Amino acid sequence: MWGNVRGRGETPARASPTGFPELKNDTFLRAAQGEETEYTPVWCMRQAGRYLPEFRETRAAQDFFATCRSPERCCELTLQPLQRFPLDAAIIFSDILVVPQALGMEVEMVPGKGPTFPEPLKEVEDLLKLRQKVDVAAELDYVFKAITLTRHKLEGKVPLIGFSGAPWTLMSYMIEGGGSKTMAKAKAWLYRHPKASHCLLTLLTEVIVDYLVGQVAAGAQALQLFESHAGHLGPEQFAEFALPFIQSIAKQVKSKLQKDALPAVPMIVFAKDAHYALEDLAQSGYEVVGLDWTIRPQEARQRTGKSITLQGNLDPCALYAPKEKIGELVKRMVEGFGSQRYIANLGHGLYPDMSPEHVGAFVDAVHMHSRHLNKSQ
Ligand code: 1CP
Repeated sequence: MWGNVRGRGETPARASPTGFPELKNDTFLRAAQGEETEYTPVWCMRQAGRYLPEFRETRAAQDFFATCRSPERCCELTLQPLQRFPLDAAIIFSDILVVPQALGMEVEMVPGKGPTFPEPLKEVEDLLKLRQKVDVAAELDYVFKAITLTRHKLEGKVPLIGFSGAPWTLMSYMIEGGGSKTMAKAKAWLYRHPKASHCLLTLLTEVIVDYLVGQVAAGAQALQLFESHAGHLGPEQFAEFALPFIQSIAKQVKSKLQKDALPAVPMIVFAKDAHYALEDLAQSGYEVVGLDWTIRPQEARQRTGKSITLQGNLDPCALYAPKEKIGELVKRMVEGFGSQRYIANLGHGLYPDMSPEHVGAFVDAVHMHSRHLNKSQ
């Protein structure tokens, strides 16, 4: 199943793989599309990650981006958490920084330090060093291959989520040259060079649109856009340098999917720490809004209305609590959001020192409490 199939019978404008195994658990897709579900579906950001011993083994002594370029290894890492937990979705193993690489920038993963750009953007003139027309099909073919392979190997167990970083978050890495506490260099561009910033964000938007459409063509059944650095912007900068591009991505992806007779997959926007923009995000063209843990479920519901699905938002650090306590926190969270039009997740990714057993307790608690809540209503 392709989720919500549109344009069936039309000749696809691009050759997409077909003949994927039939989807057995569509709970996540149903919740994302606002349909009724028997229980609340659940997945975890960074579910394929270092907290799993089998992940550390597969990744051991391998360069991170070499791993990203191996469809077989990406497929294996994507499937690992599903072998342990009854998760309702898989997310393709990759990284948001493959997009700056496609634009011609070098990015290395330095052990103990994280992603590093040896030559970040410093001056406005550096923009000219970027590829102005990116052949996404060629540059990011390895991600598309990983998605197609994983879709087959999933055997229809659960849907596969594709993703991209959002323009502002990618821009901030390209200027900072890696992680940063303040984002001062990237924010200086916004204040000093607003026009050049708009040019860069527009270029990124074009690449991201083709990248996301390509992921659906390859077999992705939902898409998540990560605006992980939204919290560094205030309401005004978000309105100028993030929201218009986030909106444009949803609009363009949807229209290209339709034009190419590809499935109309649900789209999720996760803008971390951007509560000030919650109303706008709920109307930005995405079926699902992802939330971090710093907002109450009831408040998020009130501010976003009934026609949107919410995703989130347990504090990842709650997984350090004893298992009974995790159960209590999950119960409160599910009651706060309500069991419908809701996808349970953490408010951000899992950390490497978290216990797989506690991740399992989180997943089980979501299923159990949402079934109870459904019955009692
Ligand atoms: O060697 C390793 O394994 C390093 C850890 C790691 C992992 C497991 C990195 C480095 N990336 C990933 C995979 C990854 N990255 C996924 C896989 C799918 C899954 O979730 O299971 C996804 C969706 C991402 C997306 C990503 N990369 C984001 C957005 C989500 C978020 O965390 O906000 C961001 C910001 C990145 C950049 C990145 N990649 C890796 C690190 C350590 C970072 C953060 C760097 C920083 O800002 O300090």
